[in-house]
Amino acid sequence: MESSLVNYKSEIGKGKLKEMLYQMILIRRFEESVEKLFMQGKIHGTMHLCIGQEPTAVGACAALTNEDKITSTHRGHGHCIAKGTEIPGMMAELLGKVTGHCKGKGGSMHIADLEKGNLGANGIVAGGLPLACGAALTSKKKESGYVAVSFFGDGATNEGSFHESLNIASIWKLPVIFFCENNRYGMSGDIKQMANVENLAERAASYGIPGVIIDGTDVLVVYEATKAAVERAKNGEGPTFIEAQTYRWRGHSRSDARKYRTRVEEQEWMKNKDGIKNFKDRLLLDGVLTEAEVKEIEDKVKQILDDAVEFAEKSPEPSLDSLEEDIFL
Ligand SMILES: Cc1ncc(C[n+]2csc(CCOP(=O)(O)OP(=O)(O)O)c2C)c(N)n1
Ligand SMILES: [Mg+2]
Repeated sequence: MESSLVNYKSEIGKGKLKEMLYQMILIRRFEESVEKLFMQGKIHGTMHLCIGQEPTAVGACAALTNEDKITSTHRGHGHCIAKGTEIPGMMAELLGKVTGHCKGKGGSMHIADLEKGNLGANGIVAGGLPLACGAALTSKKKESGYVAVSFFGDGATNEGSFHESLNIASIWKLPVIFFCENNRYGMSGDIKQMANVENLAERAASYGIPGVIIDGTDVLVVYEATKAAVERAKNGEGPTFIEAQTYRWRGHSRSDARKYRTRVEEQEWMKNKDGIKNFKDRLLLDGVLTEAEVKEIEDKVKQILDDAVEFAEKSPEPSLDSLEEDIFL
């Protein structure tokens, strides 16, 4: 689906378009770096990569202000970066170092950045939706004027808290956006085996919430849909459900042999629906950016990541006597 933003150059402006491409490339290269560090045994636990899904995070967050809130998921690196979290602190957090965003004790699935309006990644599937409703209720009661966007996956739409959140957000007309990154699979289950509706957005109708289905690999389409939902929420018209159709290129987590889908299917998505390549080609074709400017972006991203890895590797681990600090006992 081509973006309906025909005059996107003048409507969005070169600076913001360049920033969108920069952020998507930063997310992909960040994840390639952490994947490598994981394979080298420098990152412990597991990790969920969002490579292939960069346009949802970037397009949605481009429609938000710093004051607007997001809640994220177990696959949250892209959301963090798109909402403005600094890379060195993220890298250090993944390596379990004291200079990390959660002092090295949270890791990939617990990064939060309240100054940037990121209320946190979440290891509990659908755990972010009630939090976003809470933030939206606060905004409404205090007349703060911000919206809350909850990112979640297709699998999360089968959780009770998803349904409870949509219901309460609808009856209270909360300024919240339910942003479903439908990448077609849960951990290993095909969505077709898990939900008996053609499109997940249909579920919103039963709560009186408008549902829109979009191409989640086109950053401009994502931006446009989120912007419309933000306007609706800020005008007091209540929540919107966005189903962004996308694909995770990697397995669910590091230990996934991907037996539930074919390599042919993966190749097709990677070849035809690479949101970064397609956006870059479009910007070049339409004369928004030059090849030299794209190279500048790639070079800048490389430098940021090289510096971040060095910073994280040189940082100390949390000391043993801080073991019981900053945690619930
Ligand atoms: C409440 C809960 N149930 C189960 C899990 C285990 N789990 C982690 S991720 C995941 C799949 C989630 O799928 P989806 O919501 O589509 O997100 P995706 O991984 O595709 O981004 C499951 C079942 C969990 N973390 N929390
Ligand atoms: Mg999924």
